[in-house]
Amino acid sequence: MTASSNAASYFVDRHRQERSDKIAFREAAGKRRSLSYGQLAKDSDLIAGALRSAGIAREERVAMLVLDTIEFPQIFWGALKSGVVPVPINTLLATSVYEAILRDSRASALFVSVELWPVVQAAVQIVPELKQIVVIGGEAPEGTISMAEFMAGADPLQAVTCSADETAFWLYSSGSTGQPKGVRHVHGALRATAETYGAQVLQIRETDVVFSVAKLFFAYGMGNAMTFPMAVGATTILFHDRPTPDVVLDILRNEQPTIFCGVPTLYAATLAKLELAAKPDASLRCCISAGEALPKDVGRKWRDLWGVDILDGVGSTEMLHIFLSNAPGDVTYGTSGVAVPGYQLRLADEAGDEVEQGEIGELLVRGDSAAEGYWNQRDKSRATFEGEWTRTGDKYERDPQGRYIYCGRTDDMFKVSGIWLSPFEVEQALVSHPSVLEAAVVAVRDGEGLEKPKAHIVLKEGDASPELAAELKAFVKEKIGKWKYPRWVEFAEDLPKTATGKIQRFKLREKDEG
Ligand code: 3SK
Repeated sequence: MTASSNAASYFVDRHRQERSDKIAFREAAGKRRSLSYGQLAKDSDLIAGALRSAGIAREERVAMLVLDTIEFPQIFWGALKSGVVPVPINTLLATSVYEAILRDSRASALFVSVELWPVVQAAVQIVPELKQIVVIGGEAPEGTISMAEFMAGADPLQAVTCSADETAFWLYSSGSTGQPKGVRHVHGALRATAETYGAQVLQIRETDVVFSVAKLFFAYGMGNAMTFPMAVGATTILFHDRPTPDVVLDILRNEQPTIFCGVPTLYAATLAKLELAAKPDASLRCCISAGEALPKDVGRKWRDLWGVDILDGVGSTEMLHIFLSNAPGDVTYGTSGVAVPGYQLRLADEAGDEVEQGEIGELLVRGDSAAEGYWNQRDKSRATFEGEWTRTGDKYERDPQGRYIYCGRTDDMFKVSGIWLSPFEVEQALVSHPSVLEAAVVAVRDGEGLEKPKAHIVLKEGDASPELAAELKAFVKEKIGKWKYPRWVEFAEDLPKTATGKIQRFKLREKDEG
């Protein structure tokens, strides 16, 4: 057992001498502060010491409801140094979900950005385990202490010695079904994702400047904007608020990131914006996408406009980051690419047997970043983690070149007239219509009780009229086959999504079932 198996030794302390003055994090809004690698090493030592002085012991959890500001890496790495387990939480949830997560995790302390205090305030009052609430930025409300009070008099603490297999942090995954599960990750998993996807697909280097629209509390954002840049001493641009197409364009113009990490909805919305606004001069060398499959047309339009491909990939909170991806110089839009070096993939039928090329199967993945399991959910852990293999719940097929083509979630597929239909295929056809920004397709029963596709559509342009609905039905028939067209079309302002932009079809199904 060596000190270096503590992930904080690798990601933070390794840069202490060599890159002391190099900027690790730069805020693009708000107080616009910067944090150097040297300062982060010192601050995280102090936070580790402050946690120890506050009586928070190794293996206890601390919840982090923290916006993307420099305090996020300070607290996260400080906790890892002291052996305490940080639990970053989605900053967009409701009070009742915070209560459920705080109870489930039995966190002893909560770090909360002052802006988020009003939504978590009612929840903390009824959670017995919370010993301490530390409020970041602004005045500390009654019953809480400020970050300065928490740090006062703390002695620096060196990263504790631990094995790579020791639990490092948890992430709560709401998944596409809405039930939050605490996903437990070990120290070694952070390095595993940085050495596979980060080094070999993103090919991140010290001179890169990264901007990720996915926030740090989310596995996709944590890799993109914290561990991958920190593995090589690069710089991250932090933005604490909601990323809109205007924000993306401003950041590309003013901060000149070289790597942009987006999600399909925002790529599509930014392209729509650029039909009216001027394209800024940018320094992009690599763009990536995850969260849901990237529509072909969005990838092609983006590449034609910026001269940079979008590498579409697939990851999960359980695998910590992307394990299936297109690669630089080898992009086929409409596919998710191939296994990331370091990961193995299988497509299995319902009996668990490998399917043939061209047949649809469930995707399973094996790799060193897999989670230890879910917290206190034995049945769900057993159903997802099968020995070395992790079930993804995604259906895929392989094309003749061995590239993986997404077919939908295992629980979203349904049969129409006895033939399997992938709602994703219908959605892809719909978003290739010039008026459609986003589409979600679910099964709805017709008058005879038989399942048929229904489309929920967000428009880019045009009026939500019966004529447009009829045009869209005809368009799908023509494009992918007569029986696949949506029998009903409903126009909406937006679609329900998870924090990464995965469409929550279960919410649409619930709504449609009334
Ligand atoms: O949704 C994804 O594709 C993803 C990618 C990286 C990390 C986590 C997730 C859920």
